[in-house]
Amino acid sequence: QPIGFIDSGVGGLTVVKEALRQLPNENIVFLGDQARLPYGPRPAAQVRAFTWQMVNFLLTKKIKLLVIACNTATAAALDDLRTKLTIPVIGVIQPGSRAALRHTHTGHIGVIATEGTVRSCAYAHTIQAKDPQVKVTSLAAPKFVAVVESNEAHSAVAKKVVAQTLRPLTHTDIDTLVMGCTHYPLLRPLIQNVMGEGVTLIDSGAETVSDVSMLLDYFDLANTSGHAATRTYYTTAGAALFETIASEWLNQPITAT
Ligand code: DGN
Repeated sequence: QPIGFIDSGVGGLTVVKEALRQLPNENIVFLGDQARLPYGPRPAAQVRAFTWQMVNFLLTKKIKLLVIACNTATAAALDDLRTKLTIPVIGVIQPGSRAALRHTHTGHIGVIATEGTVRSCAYAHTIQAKDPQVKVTSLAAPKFVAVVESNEAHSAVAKKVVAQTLRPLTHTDIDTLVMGCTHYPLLRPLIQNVMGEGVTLIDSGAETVSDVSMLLDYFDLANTSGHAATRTYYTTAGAALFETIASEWLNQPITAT
């Protein structure tokens, strides 16, 4: 049985990339809802409805565990999914928050995310529930998703958008910045360049997949069949652009349906 991954687009592949590295024996089925992207500006109730549609599709693929590889959908739908599904469900916000708390020395954490995630205050709540002393400054970076989805992450436009968007954060004492949208790690070098080497960037993918690994052990769900692992990629939009971005990001030829 596969592990299911969902996102509004190619961003979730930053989590899949970690899964391929940390859990090479696991079957993976990924669904990106590119036809309805971006999720960031949509009301939470709509994001929740779209998320359920994706989940219901993956349930027909008999997934044994669900990873919501999208911060916006995690903020809007994690609790609801956990209540109603019988399989384990993992979001990206708790793992990302934990990693940020581990890295900060100044006690001031920055979060960049979509408007929906920022509006939900999910990071601030999660981080401060663990440590009320820590200050959290959140900034919406809605333009980043379009840059990534149009395969322009390496362009001059991307550089300009990242520099302009992050300017309000550059003169703060933030020492840890959560990339609170799974699309953002594709812009990592540009983000690091603007923030400077003194700021640790948190990619919740790695942390999330460590949680997945733990849950597989805990529920005795790990794939021990000995068969070569299968990976299936679905998108709700045209496959061509998805395949181009995915193949480059995952360093292997990817075909999508
Ligand atoms: N990748 C999604 C996230 O992590 O929030 C959101 C992208 C979008 O649809 N705006």
